[in-house]
Amino acid sequence: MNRRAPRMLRSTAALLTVFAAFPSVTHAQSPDVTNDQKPSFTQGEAQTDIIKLFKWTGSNPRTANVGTIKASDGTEWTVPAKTHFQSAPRAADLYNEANGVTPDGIDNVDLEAIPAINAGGDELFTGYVFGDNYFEFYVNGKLLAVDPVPMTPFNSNIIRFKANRPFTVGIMGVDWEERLGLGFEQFRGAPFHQGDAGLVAVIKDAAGETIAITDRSWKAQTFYTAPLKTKDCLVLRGAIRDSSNCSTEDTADGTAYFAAHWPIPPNWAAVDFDDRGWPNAVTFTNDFVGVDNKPAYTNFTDLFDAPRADAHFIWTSSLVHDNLVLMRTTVGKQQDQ
Ligand SMILES: [Ca+2]
Ligand SMILES: [Ca+2]
Ligand SMILES: [Ca+2]
Ligand SMILES: [Ca+2]
Repeated sequence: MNRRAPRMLRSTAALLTVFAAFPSVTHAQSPDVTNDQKPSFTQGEAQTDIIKLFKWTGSNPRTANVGTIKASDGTEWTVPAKTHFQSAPRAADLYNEANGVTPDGIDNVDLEAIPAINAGGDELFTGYVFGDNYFEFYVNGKLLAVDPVPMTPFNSNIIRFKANRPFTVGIMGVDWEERLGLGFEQFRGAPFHQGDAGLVAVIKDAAGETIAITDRSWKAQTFYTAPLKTKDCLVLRGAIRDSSNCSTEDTADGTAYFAAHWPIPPNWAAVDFDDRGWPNAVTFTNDFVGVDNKPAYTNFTDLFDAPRADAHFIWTSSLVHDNLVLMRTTVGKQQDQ
């Protein structure tokens, strides 16, 4: 996002996190890091298989590309993420300048006109998602819809679906990038700016009751972390992939920076996927994320900031470095009802 929060605030927060969480870390990897959690490192910008997914020429113009890059261990990675953008149904627009859908509030949205997607059940639910920058939305392991805009303009979406309680929601979030494989974008003339992320979701039932919001009870894990000025700034402890020691500053030339990649478990969105080892999601305030100039969000604060069901921006511990984040929750568990 546009980093409207003062950088000093961010830096202070980052320092506090570092000192509170890692007072005595002196090496990058603890002995309990297992092989499958060791990242595969790439260095520099992806140069191969570059495909243009989307181009936006309005305000805040960006081109969203994907590409591939080879790691030092020989594995090949698609960056910023392997998506279903070209093959899956696009989520209905809540607010999307690229499609000319710009209601000034939820009262001007015709929900009944949006078809309900079959997620294997009878009860009707409506999900609302604002993601910086891209998301794919799963219920019980089935991909229901994808974000129609990978990078800009900032948009928001509606997913209506039929399921039975309880159901498991999986969201893949991608903080898009322009320097593929590096996590950098252009920003106010800076060629190597570190972009940041964040995602908010609300799910309501057919009566309009909010039954789920993004909060710290969700699980969230990163699978692509960049840019890393050095490989050693990334601290791994069990399932914790912590980049709070890594610089978040812009640079004049980031082409030699590194990226860490982990393989995505094929069944990560399934009901029975064991996410107990994943960290809980970290929440961020609207101010910290810098959402105040995004009508795709601010026109719908009665949805996203409802006093008694205030959805939080969630992500991993690093809103800046973690660019491909899988998030999960189960809605309507017995103890919640
Ligand atoms: Ca988007
Ligand atoms: Ca980023
Ligand atoms: Ca972003
Ligand atoms: Ca909120």
